[in-house]
Amino acid sequence: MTLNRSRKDFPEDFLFGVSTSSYQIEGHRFGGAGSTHWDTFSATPGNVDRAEDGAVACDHYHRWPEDLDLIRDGNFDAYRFSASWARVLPEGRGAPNAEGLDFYDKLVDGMLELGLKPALTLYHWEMPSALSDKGGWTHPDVSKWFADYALVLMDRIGDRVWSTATINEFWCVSWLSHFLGIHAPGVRDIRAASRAIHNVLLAHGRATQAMRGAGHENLGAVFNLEYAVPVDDTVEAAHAAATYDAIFNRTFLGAAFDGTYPEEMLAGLAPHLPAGWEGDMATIRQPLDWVGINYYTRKIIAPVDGPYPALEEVPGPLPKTDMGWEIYPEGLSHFLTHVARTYSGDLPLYVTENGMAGPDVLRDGAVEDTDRIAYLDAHLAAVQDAIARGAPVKGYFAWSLMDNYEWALGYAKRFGLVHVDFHSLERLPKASYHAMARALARP
Ligand code: IFM
Repeated sequence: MTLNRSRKDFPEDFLFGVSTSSYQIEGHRFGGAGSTHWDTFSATPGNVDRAEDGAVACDHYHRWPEDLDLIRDGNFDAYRFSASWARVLPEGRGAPNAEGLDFYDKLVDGMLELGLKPALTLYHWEMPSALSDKGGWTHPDVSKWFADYALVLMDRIGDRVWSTATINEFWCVSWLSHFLGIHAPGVRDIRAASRAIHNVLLAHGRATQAMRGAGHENLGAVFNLEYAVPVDDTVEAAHAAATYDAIFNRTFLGAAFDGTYPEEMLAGLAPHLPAGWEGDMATIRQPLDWVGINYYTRKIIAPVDGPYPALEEVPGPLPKTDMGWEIYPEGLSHFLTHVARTYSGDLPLYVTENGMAGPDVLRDGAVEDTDRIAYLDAHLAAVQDAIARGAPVKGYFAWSLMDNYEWALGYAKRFGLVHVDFHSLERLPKASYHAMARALARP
C-alpha cells in the first residue's frame, strides 16, 4: 500500500520529519542520568501498565547511530528529539552530567552529518526527582530552574540545533498529570493543577527570554490540541465542550500568544492560581519564531452534575485507533487554520506530532500496518487542505520514528513507523515506514 500523496504535492521548502522523546526511547538507566518523576511514578503499583518504565526503553542511548540512519533512509529532512532535564542536570540544578551533555552533542553532530535538521525539545516530561521532591511544577521557583537548565543545554548544543521548543504539550504536563493524575507525578488536585498550568507557561516564557538573550534563534513551543464536540445541541453540552476546549487548548494558546486566560478556565481555576499571576502574563507572552501543533483526535463532551469542570468524555461513533481515539483528520485542518487566524498570524506552523497506535502484527518478518498508512495519508490531506486555505504550514513530523514507551500504557501501544522488539531491541521498518520513504524520495 502506498500514500496517495508525496513530497511533490507540498511546497518546495516543506519539511518532513519524525518525532521521538528522550524518556520514551533513550534508556534512562544509562549514562549517569538522574532519577525522574517517571521512574518513581512507574515504580508505584497501579500507575503504569505492567509497572513498565523507561530504564532501557529502545536503548537509543547506545543505538542512536542506527536510529539516525533509519531517519535518513526514510528520506526525512528533520528529526524532532528531546533532551532529558535529568540527564543534563541529574539533580535538576547545579552540576551538569558531562556524559549527558556529550551524548546530546554527539547526537546533534550525528544528525548534521546525515543532513538531518535537529529539532530540539527541552522538556518532554523528565522532571528530575530532586525537583519533584520540592513540588516540581507546583513550586514557585520551577520556571527559574527550567530557564537555567535551558541555558546549560543550549550553551552546549544551541549553536547547531535547527529549532528549539521549550515545552512539549503544556496540557499533559499540567492537567493530565496534576488534575487527572494519569501521568507523573499522578496528583489529583485542582490547586496543584492550576499552579502547574501557570508555572509551566511561565517556564516557557522565562526560558524563551533567557535563550533569546543568549542569542539563540528559531524558538517555539509545542501545543497538543483536541477538537471538542458537544454531545448534543443543548446549551449545557455547548458549555461543557467550551470548558473542555478552554482547559485543553485556549488556556495555553491564549496565554502564550495573547497573555490572557480564557473565561471558562478562570471560572474554575482563578482562586487556585498563584498570587499575583496577572503580573506574569507579559513574561509568558514571548515573541516566538514558530508554533508546533500535536494533533491526534477529537473528543465528544457531555455535561455532568458535579464540581468544576463538570464534564466527561463519551465514546464517539468514528473508527478508533488502538488508544481508543477517534480518527478525525478534519480536526487537524481546523486547528492549523484556526491557530493561524486567531493566535499566530504568519508564524510558521509545524505539525510536530501526528500518528496512531495500531494493532501491529509482526508476521513473516514484516508489519503490514495499512491502517497507519491510511491514517497518515488522511492527515497529510488535512495539512494540504489547511495550506490551500492559507495556513502557513511548513512541516509535518510523524509520531513516532519507532515503537516506544507510551507512558502509563507501557510498551503495549505501538506508534512507530519502525517496529521494536522490546526483548532483542531489534528494529524493523513497518510498511508505513516504506510508504513514507517512497513518498518522500527525491527524484
Ligand atoms: O507518546 C506521546 C508523546 O509522548 C506525546 N504526544 C502524544 C504521544 C502519543 O500518546
